[in-house]
Amino acid sequence: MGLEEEIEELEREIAETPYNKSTEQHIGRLKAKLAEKKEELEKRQQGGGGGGGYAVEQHGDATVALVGFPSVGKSTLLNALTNADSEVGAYEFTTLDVNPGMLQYRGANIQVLDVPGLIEGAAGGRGGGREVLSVVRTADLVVFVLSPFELQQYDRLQQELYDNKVRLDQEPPSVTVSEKGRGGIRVTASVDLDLDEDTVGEVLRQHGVVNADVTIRENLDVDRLVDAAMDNRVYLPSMVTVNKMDLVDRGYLETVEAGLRERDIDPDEAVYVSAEQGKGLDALKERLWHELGLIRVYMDKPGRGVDSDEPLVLPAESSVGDALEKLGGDFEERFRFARVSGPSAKHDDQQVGEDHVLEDEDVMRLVLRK
Ligand SMILES: Nc1nc2c(ncn2[C@@H]2O[C@H](COP(=O)(O)OP(=O)(O)OP(=O)(O)O)[C@@H](O)[C@H]2O)c(=O)[nH]1
Ligand SMILES: [Mg+2]
Repeated sequence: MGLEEEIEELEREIAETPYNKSTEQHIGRLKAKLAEKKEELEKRQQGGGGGGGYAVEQHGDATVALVGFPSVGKSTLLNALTNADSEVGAYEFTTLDVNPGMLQYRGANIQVLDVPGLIEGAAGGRGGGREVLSVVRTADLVVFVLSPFELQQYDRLQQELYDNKVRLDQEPPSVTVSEKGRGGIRVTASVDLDLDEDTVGEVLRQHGVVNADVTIRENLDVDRLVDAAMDNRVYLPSMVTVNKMDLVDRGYLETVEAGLRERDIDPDEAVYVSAEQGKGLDALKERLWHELGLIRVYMDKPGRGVDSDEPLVLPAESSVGDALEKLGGDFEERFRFARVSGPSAKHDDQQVGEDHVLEDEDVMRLVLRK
């Protein structure tokens, strides 16, 4: 039996087996096996195919991927948001490559990627979608661009991303596996588990783990358990923007909102824009900023004062140490302490060390060794 048939066989068996306590272990084993087989198939395909030419370089402070079907207006939106000049066409598949643009907002450089039409089966390697999806995996935020007339595309986009090991709007599973030389698999759970400990063992063994201490801190299901055992899942936040709102009249707006609700998207959480008419873009930029959770730190430079034009932009919860790393050079080596004023400081010019956690709009002065 070929790998493809094995995968189909496993998928069929999973679909046909009713899930209950007595079948849980069996299903766990099947799902874990399926994940491994898919991995194997992917490796084999990559080996033969020359590999992805979609290595978009990481630039800027954060990266946003615009994901949507052909002709929903991704390129138009990219051009409206950024300094990119992406080709726009009134026909499908204008964008054959991933187009990057840079959005400057609040002193941050946000790289926006226009990801060409994800088509059905992309995650299965058809239509060159695999490389495109691999670009999405490197982003910090996924923005679904939807047409108000084709909201159902969202379902397929989500499925494609899931199949490509992208997990949206969820934290990584709270599971740690420390492998050991012997002793089998020992499970410690800090919460009540619906899953059987034997299922945990079964899934891990399918992934080649034989001896390990496993600590579980959430009541997870089989799928998340498999995710926890695989180290190639990426966990990203996502949001929805609905484009071409210039074509939507008041009456139809209710249909759009109902369509969003049907897909568990809160209509108040979606951002409505017209890329072509440049409407709603400020709200969209604001949301991108918010979703990315970036913070600005204004550096107080000796002899030059506070640089309020070009803040140091960092992920939320960044420490002084993270700031030093981003600044590069020899700042880390020469660091003695910092003086911080603003939201994170107890008082102005508070003296802090590398572990101090910064907040948006802090002002920081570094005191360095000569
Ligand atoms: N009415 C209206 N038309 C729009 C809007 N945004 C884009 N369009 C039109 O929709 C068509 C497709 O736009 P593109 O930006 O090329 O779409 P795309 O998503 O990049 O498509 P692909 O590159 O094929 O994946 C073009 O004719 C645009 O002019 C909008 O806000 N309103
Ligand atoms: Mg395009």
